[in-house]
Amino acid sequence: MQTTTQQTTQWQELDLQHHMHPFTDHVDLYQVKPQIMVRGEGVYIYDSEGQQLLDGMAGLWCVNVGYGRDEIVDAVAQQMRQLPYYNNFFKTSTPPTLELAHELSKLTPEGVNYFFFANSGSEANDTNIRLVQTYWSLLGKPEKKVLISRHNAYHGSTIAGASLTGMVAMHDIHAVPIPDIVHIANPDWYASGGTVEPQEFGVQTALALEQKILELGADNIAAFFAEPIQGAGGVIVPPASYWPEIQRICKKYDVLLVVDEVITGFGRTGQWFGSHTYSIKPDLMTLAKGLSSGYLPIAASAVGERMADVFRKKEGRFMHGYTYGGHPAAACAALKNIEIMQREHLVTQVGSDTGPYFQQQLATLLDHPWVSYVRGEGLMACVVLSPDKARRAAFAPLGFISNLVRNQCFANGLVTRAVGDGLVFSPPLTITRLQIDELVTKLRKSLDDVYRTHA
Ligand code: PXG
Repeated sequence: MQTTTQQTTQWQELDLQHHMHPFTDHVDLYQVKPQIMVRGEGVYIYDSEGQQLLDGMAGLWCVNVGYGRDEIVDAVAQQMRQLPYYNNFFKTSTPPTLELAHELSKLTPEGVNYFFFANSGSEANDTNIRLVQTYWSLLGKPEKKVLISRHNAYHGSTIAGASLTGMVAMHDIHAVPIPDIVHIANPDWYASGGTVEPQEFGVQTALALEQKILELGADNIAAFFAEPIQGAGGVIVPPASYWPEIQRICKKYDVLLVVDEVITGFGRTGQWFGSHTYSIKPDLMTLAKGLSSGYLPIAASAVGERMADVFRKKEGRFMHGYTYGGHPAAACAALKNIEIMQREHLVTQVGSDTGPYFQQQLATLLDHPWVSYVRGEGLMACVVLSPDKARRAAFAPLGFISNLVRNQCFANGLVTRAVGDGLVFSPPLTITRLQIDELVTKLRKSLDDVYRTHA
């Protein structure tokens, strides 16, 4: 696609006049001007000025099979010619939706075989709240309604999703958080100061769940919502001791475990799901992003047997649904996406080769005076910066330097995202060792560029 600087200026003008952006300070945006992305191929995207950028974020943690997959486009086009839309509301279904549910049942952890479709992770989490509360009502325990989530969790941006989300900046309006949602500590060992050994810290943090359950009464607690690894919160990798303890607690107090796999799903951690990585047995899972690699919007609530049994056997209509839930064209995109991941053995590649290599190469940055900590799993990672590594001090204001480095990365042809004092990465699963080297080289150069002017 040939574009000109004149076109870029026109698009930026249209943006200013007509387009409101998510999670954006618009005053700031129009000082720097939006960058207009026009094309993607493999792990690279191209802007309207012809700049090539290595997409270290796979869009927004989602383009797992990379850009430019014509076979997904063809599968979608074929379905759209045959039947562009039909719904699943009133005793109808479409073949792609059913085939997708079947394929997913083969990939999700044992006992998770029943799927309710939505169009985004936020919607799927709204659905999950309804599924959880309906489940307890059907069992005659409607008082089990409190949902426990964690600080810095991200579960979406709808009113309910933002309420589950543990980022206080998103609880800025009266409607959020909705009632009966509480937040507990997360297993961020680095932020805790690191005074306690990681495995002990993992157990201690998990016990915050037990304390909250005891405080509010197990009879009132419906579910615990958590990402296997917190993504948007800064790729918070839990110590190995954390998830076994969480599962013990959920079991003991009969609290449903909802595992939000929107980022960790579909190979990101080097296994199909984060639940496999941490041996989690979910009652319910949230799937989105990598489900279709972002080619079309689709999401799902993956329902475990325990809950599915109740919904299958108890009479009563499930009063919930989205016009486009299980959209046949989006289901085709997801099916083709999964087929590609399987054919190219992408999950194994991430688990045994590129994932460990990525973590290893990022860790070489620890010799940089600002790089204080590198954490991650598979192809998701966070590089944490500090002006005083021994004290793990934060920059003032928080995120000031990481945002400059982020901007410098873009200038040097690398997409990343600043989270607090960290830079997060989640490249397409197709990234090669050579492209990982390119990513790390560009990151080091960007760190050096900013260090020279701001140290
Ligand atoms: N759960 C998790 C774990 C997520 O990461 C959602 C739910 C919501 O999905 P939708 O499709 O409604 O956006 C997400 C989304 C970021 C960023 O800046 C992360 C997400 C979305 C937008 C930005 O890291 N994650």
